[in-house]
Amino acid sequence: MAERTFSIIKPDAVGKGYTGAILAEIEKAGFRFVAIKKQSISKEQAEGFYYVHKDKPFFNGLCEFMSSGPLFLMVLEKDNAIAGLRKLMGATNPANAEEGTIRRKYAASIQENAIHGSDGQETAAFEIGYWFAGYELL
Ligand code: 3AN
Repeated sequence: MAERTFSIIKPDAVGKGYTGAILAEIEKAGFRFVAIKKQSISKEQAEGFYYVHKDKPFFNGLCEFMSSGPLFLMVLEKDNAIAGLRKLMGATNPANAEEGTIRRKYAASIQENAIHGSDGQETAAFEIGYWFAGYELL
């Protein structure tokens, strides 16, 4: 059944000029772009988005990084989109990411790891609602 997931092309990948290549990989993998927008986010917005990680040692650095430059926010759709995007992304740490994955190809480190993808249905619903209004989802 068609499922929606939320994704971000992170500031490191946007800054290095990898946006087009990453979008092409996503489209080639069969995802439909339900919504996409380029935006610079504030540190406070990043903190709200990553609130589940608020007690982690990397929280502050992560929120500073995510607000350091423009990024692309996206809603993607296909059958099993959540698991499918996670597989396409590869492991959080690009050093452990499988050959051919987006993080293996485009990520520099565990923090600056090029792309975000929701890790479950509840998370996807929260994340889509955090960044997009219903009328933006087409
Ligand atoms: P994923 O993005 O693979 O779901 P999470 O949800 O564990 O990974 O972490 C969210 C984000 O926090 C990651 N994408 C990464 O940017 C950052 N992060 C996770 N673990 C670390 C770490 N040990 N050091 C620095 N940043 C981290």
